[in-house]
Amino acid sequence: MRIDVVTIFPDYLEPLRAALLGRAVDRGLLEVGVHDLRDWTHDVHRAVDDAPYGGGPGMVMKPQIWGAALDEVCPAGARLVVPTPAGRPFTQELAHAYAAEENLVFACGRYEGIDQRVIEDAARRMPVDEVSIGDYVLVGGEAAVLVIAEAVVRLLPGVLGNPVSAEQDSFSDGLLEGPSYTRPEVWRDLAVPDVLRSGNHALVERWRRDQALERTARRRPELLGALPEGSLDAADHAV
Ligand code: 6GU
Repeated sequence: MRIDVVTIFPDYLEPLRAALLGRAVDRGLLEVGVHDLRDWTHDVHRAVDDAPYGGGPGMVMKPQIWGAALDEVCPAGARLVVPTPAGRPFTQELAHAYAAEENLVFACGRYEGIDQRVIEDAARRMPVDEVSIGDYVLVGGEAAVLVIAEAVVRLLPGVLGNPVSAEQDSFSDGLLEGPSYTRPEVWRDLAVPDVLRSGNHALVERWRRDQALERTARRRPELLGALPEGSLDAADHAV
């Protein structure tokens, strides 16, 4: 997979080359390109924004500069992702869809956003998604790109040490993951739940399932309503 990012803050994307993502780059599983939007400006001020038509606060990013940048950066067949609080929610399902792409290009907006015609024009020749990482407002799309890239890259074959762990994640079965414990057996008066040391695999699995259901019911009750038909077993109805 190759990920390209266009931004006015290229330094902000340095973490793409660190830790899990950096290791994927080093191992040839991921290519990363970070591009400074101002490289496509022509004026002495290297201006990328202008006042909004219709008035109001803030500035809007100019279409000509974005158009030239995306024409050059987007390879044939790429998917364009535009992080924005006005986007559709980025979910684990979307992470899996992105992990199947050969080329992802992220366009990071700042200020009040990018002139909408940039998105409209790009959509004439490639798939374009405007996505949000949650119901809060960031200053720009850069931090969202780091979030999305990490969620996607960890799903690429060979990136995670243990491939089973991706299948057991929160959300892969529509539930939040329950608690985990390691040694020692008692720490600051707090004991590891007995069942986890019972050696009874079926009991352990039942307990983990109950913990996941209970946690989901408490923290994200709306997820229980969204479970596919038949995904709760007979024993689950006790919760
Ligand atoms: Cl993707 N971008 C920005 N600027 N703010 C956000 C967001 C994205 N998701 C939530 N807030």
